[in-house]
Amino acid sequence: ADRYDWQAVQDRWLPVWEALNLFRVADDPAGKPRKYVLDMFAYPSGDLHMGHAEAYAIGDVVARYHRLRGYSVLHPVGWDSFGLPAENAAIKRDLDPKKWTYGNIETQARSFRRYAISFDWDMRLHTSDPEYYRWTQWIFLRLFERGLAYQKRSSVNWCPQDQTVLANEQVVAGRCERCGSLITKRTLTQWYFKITEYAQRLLDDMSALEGHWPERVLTMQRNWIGRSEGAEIKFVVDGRDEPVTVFTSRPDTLHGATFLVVAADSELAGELCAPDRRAELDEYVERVKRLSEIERQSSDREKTGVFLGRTAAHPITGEQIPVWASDYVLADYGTGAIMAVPAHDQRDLDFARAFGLPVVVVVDTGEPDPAETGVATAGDGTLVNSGEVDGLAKDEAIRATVRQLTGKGLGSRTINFRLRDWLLSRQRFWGCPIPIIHCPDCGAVPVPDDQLPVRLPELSGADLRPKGVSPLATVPEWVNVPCPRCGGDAQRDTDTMDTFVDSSWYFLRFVSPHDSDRPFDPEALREWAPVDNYIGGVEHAILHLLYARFLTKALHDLGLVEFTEPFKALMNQGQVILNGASMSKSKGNLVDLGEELSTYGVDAVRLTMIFAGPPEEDIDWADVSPGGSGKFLARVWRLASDVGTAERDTGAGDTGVRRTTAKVVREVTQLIEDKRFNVAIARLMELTNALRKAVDGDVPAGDPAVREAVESLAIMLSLFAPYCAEESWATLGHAVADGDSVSRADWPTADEALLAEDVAVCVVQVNGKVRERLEVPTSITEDDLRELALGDPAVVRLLDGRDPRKVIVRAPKLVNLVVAP
Ligand code: ANZ
Ligand code: ZN
Repeated sequence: ADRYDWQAVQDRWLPVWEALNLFRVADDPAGKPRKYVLDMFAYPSGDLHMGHAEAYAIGDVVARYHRLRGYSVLHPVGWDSFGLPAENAAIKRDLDPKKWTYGNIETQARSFRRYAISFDWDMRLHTSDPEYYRWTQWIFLRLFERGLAYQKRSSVNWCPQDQTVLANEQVVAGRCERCGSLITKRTLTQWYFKITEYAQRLLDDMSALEGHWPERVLTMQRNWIGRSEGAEIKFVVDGRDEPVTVFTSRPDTLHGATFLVVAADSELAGELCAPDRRAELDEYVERVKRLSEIERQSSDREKTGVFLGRTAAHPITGEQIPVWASDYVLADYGTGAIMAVPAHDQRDLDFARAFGLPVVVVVDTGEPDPAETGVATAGDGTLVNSGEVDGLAKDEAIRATVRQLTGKGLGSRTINFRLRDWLLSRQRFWGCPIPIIHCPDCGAVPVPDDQLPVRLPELSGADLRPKGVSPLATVPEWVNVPCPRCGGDAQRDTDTMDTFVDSSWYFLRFVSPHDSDRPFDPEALREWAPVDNYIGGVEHAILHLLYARFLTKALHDLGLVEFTEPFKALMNQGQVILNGASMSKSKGNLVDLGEELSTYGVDAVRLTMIFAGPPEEDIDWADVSPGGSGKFLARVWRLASDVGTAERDTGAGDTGVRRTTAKVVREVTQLIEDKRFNVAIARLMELTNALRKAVDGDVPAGDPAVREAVESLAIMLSLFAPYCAEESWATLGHAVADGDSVSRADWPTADEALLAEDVAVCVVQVNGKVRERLEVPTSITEDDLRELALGDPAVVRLLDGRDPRKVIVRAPKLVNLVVAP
């Protein structure tokens, strides 16, 4: 054929690859070095989309490259197949969530195969399989035994649309991460993982990730953990044994504290409230509860609050200051109470001005009086109006104040974290059941290990519509069981786990996904883990990545995992957008992956994804040209068929072609190592053009150097366009069906001897005396060489500011400077 028929090429190789099972790690010889390359696994919400196409194309470049470099590469495939979207879609279409989910998985699996991602299909898993979630439950129970999984009654985020609670991490700007509804609060007893116990270690261990994870992800994690140094200070309240303890990051400003504020919706507010203020507080709290989190947290909202009818003693001056309740103080941060320093904290100043409370400046920052301007002065300065600490700077004042307070037993240094424990109960059906049985006599009793998994009941035709309690609660024969401890009547926990629990350990399961005796084989884990390259979206910067890091540490402490960080290196891909906007069905600007694949072919789409720019940048599909990619692939194929059909020349081969190829191989290798995949593709295009020119000129297509070059080209191209690469490889005479696939070739090596000739040593003389030797390209121009020599540090030093009288340049070997003595 003289036209490149990508459809025929796809149809030819896909079944051959499937038959060869090319990427099965089990077939690799034992001694090979190993790499674990992992793409964040897919959520089966429909067929694959453009975002998947980009992310998996990137991961596949990394996986294929390392395989060609001689590594045994674990590149497994799986599905994060529990979760709300499946359940919501199932409700909408009146389907069984299981059928819906597994149907989508099969669709995606077919698309992955067609898309030629080099997965080891033997290492496949689905988190909604009982074989998988049995071990999710097992891990839950190990954490429970350690006190790392516990129940607590507290005010939680509630999504009124999905009728379920959400973790803090799933509330984005006051809205449900999934459906966008405004979040409200509910007080419920729920299960939590004690991630807060790991806050400091989660921070400390980030130093090992520095340089290997995107800096912005590390920053987001640091901010989310939110370590804050400060002090707890006690204010004694008249007629109450317990003092009110506040958390402050600015103990130096203690003398400026003119009132206290406790969170209106905290128990403390109720306890402190004087009887004659009770009605007003109750009414205020009712009003606050109706507000969404978004409204509560907005900083420009007018400050509201209630005086609680009490005063507290200032710990240093003994002065009585009023105690207020307000919604701008959060019940679940710090101690849920603050000392208000209106002069130096804007929120406090707004409150003070709203209620006519005193403003006392205690830090002289040189700025105008906040009481008059309404602008708090938060900067550094010298302490004033502060007794013993007058005249001190901030840090000294903090130390002195804490010392004073410690002496009186009224304060101490503390570290506070913004991170909250991970709330994992969900009132939904399609998730991993919590393996706990509630007994009226024995309390929360773990389901014995030999009774795992606690399977989801078959609920065909049941009403899964959200009602605020888990649908599991409506299945009495599932709920009512004997207590494993006393045998009495007891009930299963009817909530399911947050799906982020499933995905926080799947990378461990992937090393031995079919092990039926344990969650993972420790021997296999030692061989493969931790993950060498993890590829996925930045939207997981805090949720999934923080949870996975936490769980790895917890399992490490349980003696189950040797390492403490799960992902050595992380790569975030950008988004695929259209005309500057993110794609969405509702906006009507969705590009359908299936259609693109049918129009341009798999290789052209994959190549376009990678060629569009650096992996971390967004791709605007309106600006790229899959048609152009297709033309390039056709050129490669034509070159391969010209060479493949030409009579083989037995000569030594063309040196120019060899040198060009060696140069490209060296560059492309480095570019792949540096993850500059788009530039690597540009080099392959240049190589293709150079070879075409040579063959159309005076180098015969049968020249051995040309054949080597096209073989190298096919191998390098196989990272991006595996079908075209395989077809070209076969055209060059390789018996793919017998196992000689391009994806099992050896990565080409650059012939250094050829490249060495490209550099010359240039001698730099000053007044005839050799002063410096420079390595320069043989092709350097006289002008460039002159500039290089004059800018050389040794030469600059010798010239010492003098202008040379004469500069003689003989590229590439000599520069002679004549300087007045
Ligand atoms: C007095 C003070 C003076 C404060 C000043 C700040 C500036 P970070 O750094 O985020 O930890 N705060 C403490 N608990 C709070 C709560 N539950 N809800 C709302 N605000 C709370 O912030 C610590 C500061 O936030 C604390 O230090 C406290 O105000 C406030 F010039 O205390 B500060
Ligand atoms: Zn019992």
